[in-house]
Formats: sequence, C-alpha cells, structure tokens
Amino acid sequence: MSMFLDQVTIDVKAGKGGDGMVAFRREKYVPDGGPAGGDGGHGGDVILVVDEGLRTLMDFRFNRHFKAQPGENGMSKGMHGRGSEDTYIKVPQGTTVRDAETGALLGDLIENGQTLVIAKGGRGGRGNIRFASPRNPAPEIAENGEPGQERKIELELKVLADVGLVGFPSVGKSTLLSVISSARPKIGAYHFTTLVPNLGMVTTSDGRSFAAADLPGLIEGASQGVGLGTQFLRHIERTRVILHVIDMSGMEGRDPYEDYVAINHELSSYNLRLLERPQIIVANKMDMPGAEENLIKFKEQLNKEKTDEFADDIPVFPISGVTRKGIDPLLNATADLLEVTPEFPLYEEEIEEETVQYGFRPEGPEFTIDRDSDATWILSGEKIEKLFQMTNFDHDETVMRFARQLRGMGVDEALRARGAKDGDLVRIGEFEFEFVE
Ligand SMILES: Nc1nc2c(ncn2[C@@H]2O[C@H](COP(=O)(O)OP(=O)(O)OP(=O)(O)O)[C@@H](O)[C@H]2O)c(=O)[nH]1
Ligand SMILES: [Mg+2]
Repeated sequence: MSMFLDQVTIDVKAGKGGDGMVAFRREKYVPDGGPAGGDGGHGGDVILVVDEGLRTLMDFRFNRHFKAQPGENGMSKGMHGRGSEDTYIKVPQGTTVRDAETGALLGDLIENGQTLVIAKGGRGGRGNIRFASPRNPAPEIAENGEPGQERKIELELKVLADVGLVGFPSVGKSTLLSVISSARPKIGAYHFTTLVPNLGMVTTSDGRSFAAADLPGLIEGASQGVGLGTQFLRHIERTRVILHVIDMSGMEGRDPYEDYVAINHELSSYNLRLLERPQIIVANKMDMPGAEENLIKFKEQLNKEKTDEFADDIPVFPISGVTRKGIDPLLNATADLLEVTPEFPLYEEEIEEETVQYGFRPEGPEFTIDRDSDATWILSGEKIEKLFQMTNFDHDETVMRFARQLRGMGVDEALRARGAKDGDLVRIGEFEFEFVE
C-alpha cells in the first residue's frame, strides 16, 4: 500500500444557524412589553483553501470529518446571536473538488490561497421581533436556525507540472529529475522506488524554466489499475509535454522498443487523450555497454512504425543521468516544445455554479406523502423537513405558524385527497401530530 494519498472522500457539515429567540421587554411600569427576541447568528461555512506548503492529501488519512460551528442563538433585549467563524480545510495546489454523490465538479484549486466554499452554513432563525405586526404586536413566534449544508466531497490531487517523466520502473526517471532540478527524490535499484510524484523546477542553460515531475513507474496494465496503476496516470493529465524515459541498456532484460510501445499503449488506454501530448523520447543509461547498439536498433524500429514519410519524427535524446551526458540539448528541446504546446484543458465540463443554498432547492417536489404499515401518514421532502427543523415547538404560536405553512404548501389538501381522515396520525421525521380538518 502506498503511503501516498491522492484521492479521498471527506464528510463536511456546515454550522447550523443560531435559533431565533422569543422574548419580551420587561420594563418598569410597562406591564406588557413588546417583542425583544433577537435573531440567531449565521452558521459557519466549510471552506477549502489552497496551501502551497502541502504536497499530498496525507493530512486526510485519519481526519475525514469536518464540522463548522453553529451560529449563536438570539438573545433577549433584541440582541442577535453572533455569526460563527468559518472552518477552513487546507488542500494542496492541484486539488480537484467534486460532489461525491452527484459527481459534479465543484472546482479545480490551483492558486495558493484560492478558496472554495463546499458547505454553506445555515442562516440564523428570526427572533420574535421580526414577526411583530399591527395585528400581532406580541408574537410568540421564532424560527430555529437553518441547518447547515451537509455533503460528501471528493478531493483528488493532480500534480501541477509542465513536464512529466514517464516510463517503466527503474529506467532512471528520478535520477534524471535529481540531475535537472534541485529536487531530491529517492533513487533505488528496485522497482517502484518512487511512490509520490516529485516536483522540481528546471532551468535550461539559456535561462528558460519549467516544472517537471517524475512519476511512479508504469507497467503494462497500469491503465487497468495494475501496479500503482491509474492512480498515477492521472497526474500526467496536467502536463503538456511527456518525457518518455527508456532504459536503453536493456539491463533488466526487456527490449527498449517493446517498453516504448507498452507505455504508449497504457497512455492511450487511459481515457484522457494522454497520447495527444507531445513526447520526447529520452534514451537513458547510454553509459552502459550495449546501449549504443540498442539505440540504433530502437531508432530503426521507430522509423519502421512511422505511418508515412510525412509523419513527424519523434525526437530521441540519448543521455546518461548518471554521467550527466546529453542533458543540455534535452532540456532546450523540452523548453522549445513547451513554447509551442498549448495547455490541455483538464475539464471540458463546466464547473458547477454554486447556487447559494439558502432557501430551498427548487428541484424535487416540495413534499411527498407515504403511508406506513401502521396507517400513519408520512410526510417527507427536503423543503418540508427543513421547515420542520426550523420550527420551535416550544411556542404554540410558532407551531400554529408551521401548520399554516403546511397548509400553504398544499399539504392538507393533498392528505385529504389521499383519504386522510380527522384524527389520523401524520409523521414528519420523528414528530407525530393529528390530522385535523
Ligand atoms: N548506469 C546507469 N544507471 C542509471 C542511470 N539512471 C539511473 N540509473 C540507475 O537505475 C536505477 C533506478 O533509478 P531511478 O532513478 O530510481 O529510476 P526510476 O525510473 O525513478 O524508478 P522508479 O521510481 O522505481 O519507477 C538506480 O539504481 C539508478 O542508479 C543511468 O543513466 N545510467
Ligand atoms: Mg523514481
């Protein structure tokens, strides 16, 4: 199991709004004071924020539940509850955010400090001051705070690099990165030394620079999840140029050209058009005996596979990461290719405009009616359940307001149409009441 976490689902719950208060002024010599219950404060949002100091989603290994604080309840003397602070969750640059239930893309977080609200705090319930009217100057009505939005969010990390180093395990990707940048990836004579993509800034001899990442080794079947699999192919998605590193010494007993074909096959099988990215072939380990002959054979085979005489030659750069031979021309060619290669848009789909979740989501019926085996009528639906949660059942007048709201939504009529009789039980969530015509 790799220690690298680049995809994780988290549960987030925004803060509930504070409850509105029912209170009355108590003034000397004034027998019945007016309403004085304040509003509840706003519940905290849950917000993602990019922190350039993070490189992985490791922090989420043991911590996947995030809750924002509720707003403060309204108070007497007309004082409103304080709104709660928002809860920030740090994510690395290159984090893609989706609604885990619908799969909808919510954002692609790139810039340091960039933020994205992923769960909206509930608004505070109104206190009884708000419900005063000439007809009802002393209402015993207050709203509870709106529940905070609750969501499952999927985070996926895609490394931000212009250039990706791709190839079989142990072909020398990390060695090359360590030579061309100040990155210090682990290098080893065994497969899958690299488990975490390493990122390095490269500067060419003529002063141009780009970001390069060595990616964990790919093997046949990677696109189907074999080896470290697709998990790492997705990091190539953001790169514009692929350096296809090949062990030209054949020291592990594989044929360099077959390696080349196999890796390209994996790139094409992964459904993200990775082969559309231009490649440079890096013929590595040229310091080894036999490498020169293998390179000649490799180029012959490469030419044979050319579709026609007008097809572009794929550039091949012989190098040795160990002796640092051939590095300069490779880097200059890479910078040249970057200059003429556009970005490949990662998402063709639109990022979903976050509609503010105040009030009620328009989709879906306002309520549904079912009948339980014990003949109780069951009311459900997002709007009706939220209305229920925002009702303060301590005050009869508030309960009556709830009944009026249900009538206004057409609940009474619908129940009657389904055959509900006086005295039948009706249930919303855990709460039961009698149906009265
Ligand atoms: N002779 C020779 N050996 C090299 C060269 N480049 C890398 N090696 C050796 O090849 C082995 C693998 O090198 P790495 O750089 O770790 O290879 P990698 O492609 O990053 O491997 P994974 O991370 O496992 O996919 C190490 O023992 C390196 O010393 C080279 O140019 N010449
Ligand atoms: Mg490596």
